[in-house]
Amino acid sequence: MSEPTGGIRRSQFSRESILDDYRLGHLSRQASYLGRREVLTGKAKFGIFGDGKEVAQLAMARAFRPGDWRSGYYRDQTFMLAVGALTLEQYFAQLYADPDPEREPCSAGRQMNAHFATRLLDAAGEWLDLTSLPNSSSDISPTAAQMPRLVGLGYASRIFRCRPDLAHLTHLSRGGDEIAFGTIGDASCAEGLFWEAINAAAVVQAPVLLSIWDNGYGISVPIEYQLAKGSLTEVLAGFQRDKGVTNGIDLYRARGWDYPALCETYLQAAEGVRREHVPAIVHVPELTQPQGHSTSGSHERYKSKERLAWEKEYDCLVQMRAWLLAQELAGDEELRRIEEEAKEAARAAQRRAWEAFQEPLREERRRFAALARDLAATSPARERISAAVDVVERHDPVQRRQLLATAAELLVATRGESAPARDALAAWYDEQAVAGRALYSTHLHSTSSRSPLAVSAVAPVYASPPETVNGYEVLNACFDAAMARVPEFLAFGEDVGALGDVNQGFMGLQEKYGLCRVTDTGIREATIVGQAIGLALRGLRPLAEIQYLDYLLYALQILADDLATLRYRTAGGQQAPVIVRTRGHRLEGIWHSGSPLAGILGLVRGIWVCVPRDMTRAAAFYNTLLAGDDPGIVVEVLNGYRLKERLPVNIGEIRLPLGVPEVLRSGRDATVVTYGACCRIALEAAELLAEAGIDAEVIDVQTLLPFDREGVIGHSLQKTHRVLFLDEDVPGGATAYMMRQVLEEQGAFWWLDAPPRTLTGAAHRPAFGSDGDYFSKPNRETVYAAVEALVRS
Ligand SMILES: Cc1ncc(C[n+]2csc(CCOP(=O)(O)OP(=O)(O)O)c2C)c(N)n1
Repeated sequence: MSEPTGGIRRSQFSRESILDDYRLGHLSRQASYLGRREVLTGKAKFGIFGDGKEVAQLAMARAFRPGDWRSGYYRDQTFMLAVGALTLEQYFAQLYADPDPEREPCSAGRQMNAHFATRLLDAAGEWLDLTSLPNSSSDISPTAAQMPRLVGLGYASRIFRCRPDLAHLTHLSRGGDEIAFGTIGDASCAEGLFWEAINAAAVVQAPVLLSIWDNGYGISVPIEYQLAKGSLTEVLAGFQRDKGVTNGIDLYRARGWDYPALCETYLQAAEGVRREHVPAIVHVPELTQPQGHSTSGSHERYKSKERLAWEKEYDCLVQMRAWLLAQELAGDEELRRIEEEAKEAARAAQRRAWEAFQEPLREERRRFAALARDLAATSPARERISAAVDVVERHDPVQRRQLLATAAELLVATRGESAPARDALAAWYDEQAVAGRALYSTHLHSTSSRSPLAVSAVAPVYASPPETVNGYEVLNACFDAAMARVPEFLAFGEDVGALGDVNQGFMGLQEKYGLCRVTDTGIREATIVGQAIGLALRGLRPLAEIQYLDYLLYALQILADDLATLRYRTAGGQQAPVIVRTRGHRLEGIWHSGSPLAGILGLVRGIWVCVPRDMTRAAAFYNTLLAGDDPGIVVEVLNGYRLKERLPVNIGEIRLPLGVPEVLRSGRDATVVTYGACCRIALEAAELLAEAGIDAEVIDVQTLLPFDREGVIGHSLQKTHRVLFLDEDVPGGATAYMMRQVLEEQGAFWWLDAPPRTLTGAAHRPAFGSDGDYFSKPNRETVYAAVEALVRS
């Protein structure tokens, strides 16, 4: 691990720029102090700040260039300010949860403070010129969860560099020269995601520069409880790259209060990362946390007196000041003036942010108060109304929820009164409820012209006679056509490269399109998805393969916390249209035949979930998702790869709309609603039922998210009046989800003549072997029995 001993050369930076750093360091520190005060005085709910990390981040910012990327966490305010990715007003606007995206561009009030992001898209969902901007992917709270996407943000530069055919995408990359800066706290390095990600970055040699802000604690827990040997330096040592011999990582170390060493380290490290496209880690020990972890506790409770005294002495700004004086770069008076100016500027920014946040709310309060007073003028409840308005008018700060709650109380108190003033207040209430939903419940999915919901069907066309092939060959043709059609499209995963995936969907495509487009990865599901998120954030179109649906669980946290929330948590400022390909349902044994869809459905709102029954439909969904700008998961049917299908001559064009079920068999007596591998079983059961004189309708929902946007199932129930929801998930799993959709959302309850039923897999995981499968999953006979009982009931 290299630790520079010399200082920055005096000629390297001008005196002015060094003093600018000092000024910004103080500005940021003051912002932390003010931020805490705002929380403690009730103007903000919670605060977490970057005090104590200023100097290291100023040094890191010196190595950052427009077009570079950040994937970090809540301590990075100084860096964000220094690279021009955030203003102080925006910083405070987020603290206040200001929902205006202009004033709070990181998340429009949706994320807690210090969860940074820059806007990558314009209001129409088009990419901004990312190469000219400081780019930050959107932070999330789970510790180390910024790491998987960091791999992809760096890896994208590698892709751009090895793909001259993408050179025309000048708004996305300058030939892969951009590097990805990561940040993480020392304690978060105990997370599995950290190790998986740095190993992946080392293996793929992603140009990533990761800083570890090491203050020796994770909240109250000291480093000895977090890491072997209590030392990051020691445990990271094995990753050290041996230049020209091994891949690995370049490791650096610079103490958090040592401004010249930090500057030199960052310049050197970033230069290497950029030039050689290798990952580097800068371990920054001896950092402090002057205000403790966050506003929810005090560090005096768990830090010793000695440690607290050391933190005062080695505060990075104190040490930088001493260095400035020792170097005679400034005198005491000049520094004092800078500190005072920074204090004033921070206070002024805070006040401006507060006023900008509150003024529209005050205006809303004036409207509410005027309407309520109008009502008081004629209502017998005038005293209660006046008292309630007085309370609202005295309340500081103004909150929408208080206005709405009070209005609701007044409408209840005046129920039965018919006065125009009451109607006006009721109308205002409705209008505000709608406005609130627009502020807080939009942007879960794309609303751009490229939303996959806007993609319409393109039917398959067959030769005459049609060519009949194995299911996997349909997919192979689809992916081949997609590679040829969409230059940004690339695919990777375990066994996807040389082998062409375990079921040959990508067979021959690495040879045809090269290593940069069809690539093997290690066994690391969370960072396979993270890699895809980073690539998609940078404008590429990744297909990330998770070998089996059962192993999606390894990636489910990143899918749920990062990918699914991305568009929502940035209020449409960022997107990552990742396609996750996986295969599941029937095969053999506990971990190769799972269908845990309810778990997935519950966690990935924000991602579309396609469950095609065959490979032609899977191909059509891949084409649909590739034409759109939202992420999606496609679950192929594991035992369908060798079933024969007709190969469409227009395989590259076929598309299936999302959320449109298909009626596979028309019937009068009962409707069986299912998907995936169960479609075949339902159809076989329908044949048996027909023998017994029961005419079953079978519907394939095709996608679970979105679900039956056209009410096809409800329409069927108007005819059959009986319904069975069928799948391989556990009881109360995805069948319960489907039942709610149909009965509650579509209001189909009213059409039923018999209680709705579900038929599912057993509550346990499916047993191995054909008999294990038979008794663990629905089969033709159990479907027959369930429908017969339904019809006879
Ligand atoms: C997965 C997860 N577990 C627990 C937490 C609660 N938590 C928030 S910050 C934190 C400590 C992180 O310490 P460190 O990584 O050293 O960063 P620091 O805050 O010291 O900069 C913990 C435990 C969380 N956010 N995510």
